Amino acid sequence: MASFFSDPWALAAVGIAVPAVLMGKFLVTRFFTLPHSEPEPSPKRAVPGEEDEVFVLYQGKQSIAGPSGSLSIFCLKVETFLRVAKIPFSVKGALPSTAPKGKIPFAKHGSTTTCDSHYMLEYLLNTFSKEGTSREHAESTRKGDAAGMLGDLALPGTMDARQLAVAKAIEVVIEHRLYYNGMMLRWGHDDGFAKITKIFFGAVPAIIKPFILRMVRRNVWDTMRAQGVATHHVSDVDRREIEDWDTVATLFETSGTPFLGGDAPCPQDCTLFAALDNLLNTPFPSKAKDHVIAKHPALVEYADAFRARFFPDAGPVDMAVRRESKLVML
Ligand SMILES: N[C@@H](CCC(=O)N[C@@H](CS)C(=O)NCC(=O)O)C(=O)O
Repeated sequence: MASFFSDPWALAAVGIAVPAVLMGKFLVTRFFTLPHSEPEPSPKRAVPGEEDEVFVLYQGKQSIAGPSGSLSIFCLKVETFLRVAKIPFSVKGALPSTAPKGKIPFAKHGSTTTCDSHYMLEYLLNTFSKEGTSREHAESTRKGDAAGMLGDLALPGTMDARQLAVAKAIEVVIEHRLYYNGMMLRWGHDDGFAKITKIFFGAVPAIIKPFILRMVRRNVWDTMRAQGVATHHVSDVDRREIEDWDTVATLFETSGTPFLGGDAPCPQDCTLFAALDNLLNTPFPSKAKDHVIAKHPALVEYADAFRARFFPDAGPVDMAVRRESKLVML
């Protein structure tokens, strides 16, 4: 043994072989192996007897962001739903790396864990309202709720098929197109990323910060590339984002009702509010933000009224943040 440690050739061989094996393992895992997960079906409703447990929402917590303190539209959507539907809840901070499916938000309710804002709302609707046949969720199971309502939320069963389809189509535009444009502004462009760096990585020790920043940004970039948005020039991304907001505004304005749900907000109103508040009240300048402020006052009024009604604790909108867009663009 002593001779092994005193043999420079043996030590050099081990010094090369160990890193080579580790690197080989990393490369095979990263580039040639499918991330092997066989997801379980999402739980559809609370375990009987656990309905009255407090629903715990795990979401991002950032100092500058939005009325709920989360910069994520998906987290804000769920918190908005809980507030509108008057479901008791508490909030805990979380990072995607600690989430069961690698994304926030996720939630725990009694012994049940739910992931993804869509399935969380489905779970909550199933737990607190009765299922119908043609359109689901016609009636609350809670005492004290008005007909067709869950707290202040219009249950989907009160909406006609077209109204519900429009609301769902708006949600798809927001979550699968507009969200990614926002990501480009924050993570893709250097100005936005400088702000993200301060917000998310302020506490990371300086010595490892450049590596962490590079790694996380690259990870997000892969997502944006897979979706497609990161393959386009900024002017093309801006143009499409404006078009998408025009589509949302037309669908909203021609509905002729104060909410997508009619006279009261439906689940998709929570998504629309979250996306608008995130666009208008976070410090990321964009052409789309300017466009919505200038051309779609009805959407701006809707978002501000929604915030004042359901997030009174968040205080008034910071008009300096809202105007920042214009100042920067001049
Ligand atoms: N479809 C999911 C999307 C959630 C999502 O994309 N969350 C982002 C934060 S806004 C996330 O955790 N991203 C981390 C990652 O994808 O690695 C939902 O509706 O909850």
